[in-house]
Amino acid sequence: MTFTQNLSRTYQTRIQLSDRLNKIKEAIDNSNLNLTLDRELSDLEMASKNLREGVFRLLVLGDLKRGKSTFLNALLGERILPSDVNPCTALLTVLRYGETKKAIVYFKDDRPPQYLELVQPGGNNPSVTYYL
Ligand SMILES: Nc1nc2c(ncn2[C@@H]2O[C@H](COP(=O)(O)OP(=O)(O)O)[C@@H](O)[C@H]2O)c(=O)[nH]1
Ligand SMILES: [Mg+2]
Repeated sequence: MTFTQNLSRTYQTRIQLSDRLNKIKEAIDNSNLNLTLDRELSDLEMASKNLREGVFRLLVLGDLKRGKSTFLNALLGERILPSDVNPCTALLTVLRYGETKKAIVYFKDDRPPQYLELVQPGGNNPSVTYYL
């Protein structure tokens, strides 16, 4: 089986599982048994939605200069994050797929989010390095 066929099968299985979780939730919802399972019901809903959308989170954390950025760049197959012998990334950074390549900086204060273009290949985008 090819890699793409595997992906397609995984996708179909995820959708089936998501449908089944929805059915379980509906069955409990419609039972009128007053089971006080609100928390479990919302967990079921969330799990079903995440399975349908293919959402999963991979958390990478560690001390400075342990190779986190290098590891993530290798995983992505592209030098998106700056990496250096000196500490250069020290903020919580979320990487996710997007139609166009960009970086969004969110501030703690009332300033609106700032959009940065990722123009230079090689992970050396000065504006991104400045913020990270
Ligand atoms: N020898 C070696 N150096 C690495 C490895 N991974 C990262 N580095 C180097 O360690 C330094 C810090 O890496 P970086 O990814 O910026 O670390 P971060 O602070 O955890 O994000 C850089 O100079 C990298 O080139 C590795 O597997 N082996
Ligand atoms: Mg880093």
